Amino acid sequence: MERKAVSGIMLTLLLTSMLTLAFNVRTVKATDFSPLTRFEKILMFEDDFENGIAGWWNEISGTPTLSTDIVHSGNYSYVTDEDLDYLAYHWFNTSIIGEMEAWFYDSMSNMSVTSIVSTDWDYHYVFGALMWYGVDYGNAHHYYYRLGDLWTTSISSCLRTVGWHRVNIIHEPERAYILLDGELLVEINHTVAFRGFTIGDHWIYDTVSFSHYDDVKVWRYVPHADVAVTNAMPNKFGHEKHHAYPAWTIYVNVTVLNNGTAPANITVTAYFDESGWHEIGNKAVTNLAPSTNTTVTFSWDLSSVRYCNHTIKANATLIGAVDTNPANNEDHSWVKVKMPGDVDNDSDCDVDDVFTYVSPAYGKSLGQLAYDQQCDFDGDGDCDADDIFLYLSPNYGKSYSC
Ligand SMILES: [Ca+2]
Ligand SMILES: [Ca+2]
Ligand SMILES: [Ca+2]
Ligand SMILES: [Ca+2]
Repeated sequence: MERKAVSGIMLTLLLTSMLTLAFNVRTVKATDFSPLTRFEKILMFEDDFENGIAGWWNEISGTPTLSTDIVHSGNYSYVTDEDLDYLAYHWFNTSIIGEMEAWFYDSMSNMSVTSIVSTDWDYHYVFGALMWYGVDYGNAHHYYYRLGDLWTTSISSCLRTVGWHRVNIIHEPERAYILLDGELLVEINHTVAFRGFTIGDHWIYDTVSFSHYDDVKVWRYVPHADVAVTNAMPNKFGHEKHHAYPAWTIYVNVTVLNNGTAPANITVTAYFDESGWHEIGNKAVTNLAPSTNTTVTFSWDLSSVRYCNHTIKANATLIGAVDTNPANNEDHSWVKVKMPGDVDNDSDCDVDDVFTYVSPAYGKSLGQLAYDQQCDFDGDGDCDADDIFLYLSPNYGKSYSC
């Protein structure tokens, strides 16, 4: 902000401070704040002031001074010991998606000075947290935020307190927010200017704020690609099923989630373990929207699968993008293939299986209360003569081990 412009703004602000905000702005409690998970943070800039004023350029006002009196880290901080004393960094031609973090020290000794942490300083586009704002505004006991030509007080819980405080200014697509010590100061539901960053005193009042700043960091957010398998479930007749027979064809439902920021094309593959992995099937999922999931179903004929436990594995592979979190690309489940006739799962077909389980279920079919799927050895939805004579009888008196 230039000298002339700054004076102009202040007048405008005085006149407009009584008006209702026209922007789509809301202040919300910290519990409503959802952290960014769909982006990767790439550190673009940092200055802890231990090596002078490092990396700032093209907008330095006053003679930058380091302080050893009040520091957040190391031995030095930056102190605004003149009027119109600030550091700024023009960086981006257009607004980026990113985050700025800065620590400031509030001594609360002087309530009539002004200082800011913000991501832009063209006065129409400023988006930042005002550390103190006593000159023109009656209430100097809260932290304020400023958006463009307007500024306003924070939510009441953001009262000024003596000590070091952390400001995080975050810009996502169509959304921006400022956190103060991790608490939401403001959320803006539209794009803001994030073309650089600044700390310090941009206002001419012949007052000196003696505000201390330390540990400034700026990150750029980059979209990330991440698909995940969130569930793998063997089932039959629409219900989860882990105990099955060789004559059955069961289904394996695999749920995949697009946890990234762009639509995803995914190959989903399911396997079972039998002395090594064997493919059950693979399917393509195309154009799955970010933050949505879908379930892919594989049909699995168990006729050539050996008795006993088999681990099932389902995995998702991104097509045409690199998955930034491969750890969540797989999920597991299991199926035990039993010998037909071994209803009670104790590794034999004996009198218990027949009298305790098959007898009450005999003649019953899917939908009837007494129907027991474990007595439906051929898996056709009933327990009838076929199940008994074709499947149970040949195994009666036999046992097997797992
Ligand atoms: Ca430091
Ligand atoms: Ca992943
Ligand atoms: Ca048995
Ligand atoms: Ca049957």
